[in-house]
Amino acid sequence: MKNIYQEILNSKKRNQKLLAILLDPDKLTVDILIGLVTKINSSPATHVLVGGSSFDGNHLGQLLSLLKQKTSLPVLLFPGNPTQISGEADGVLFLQLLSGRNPDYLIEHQIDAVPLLEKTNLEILSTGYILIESGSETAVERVSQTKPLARNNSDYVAQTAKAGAFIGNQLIYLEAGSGAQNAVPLEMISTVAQRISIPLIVGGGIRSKNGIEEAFTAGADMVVIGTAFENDPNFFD
Ligand code: 1GP
Repeated sequence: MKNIYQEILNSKKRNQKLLAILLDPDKLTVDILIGLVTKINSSPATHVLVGGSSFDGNHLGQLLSLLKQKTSLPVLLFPGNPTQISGEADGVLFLQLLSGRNPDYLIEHQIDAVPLLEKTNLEILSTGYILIESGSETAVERVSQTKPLARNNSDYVAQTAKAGAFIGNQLIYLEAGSGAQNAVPLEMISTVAQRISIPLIVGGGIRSKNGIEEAFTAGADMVVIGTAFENDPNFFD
């Protein structure tokens, strides 16, 4: 079996940037997915993330097994809650919402997920998830009932990321929220990237190829694109 985390670390060492396409299972049917997979396979994507804030998990297994048949890219769950866990994926971003103070998203959901995870062979990637203000309320904010961290306090965000690394998070994810009005500020990406040595994922509100490049240049190791690809499957053409 592939070691997804090790490969992410190897890419970081070689300064090879990673690009993940995020698929929201709420918005997918098997037919839609079949059409998208061809686009994913011909895109520069290196990973596929599957998850959403509100999905209840009904046809997740079916979607994932189809995805696994049709693409050789690593498929990682990006779960909003434990119902979104399925052994059909390759791994899971095991998220801890470091920016919030809601115990459900700091430890309760993680405990609830254990019996489900123990039944799978998913590779578990401990991920410190940090929500950043983006101009208007996002689904993550609404669902998790937590406040994002201020856009103008990169030092505190970097300190939070470093605490995540000290706790043992293997990855830090700076998130503006899906469809965010404003993406994570470049200066913040750069401040955080300089402070941590674990890989840095950045996503939310990135809508252009230029936006992706700027996030990479600022220090993101992986950029996540959801809405832009959802709205235009030819985005990467
Ligand atoms: C959301 O970071 C991801 O969790 C992707 O955001 O949908 O805005 O690309 P977008």
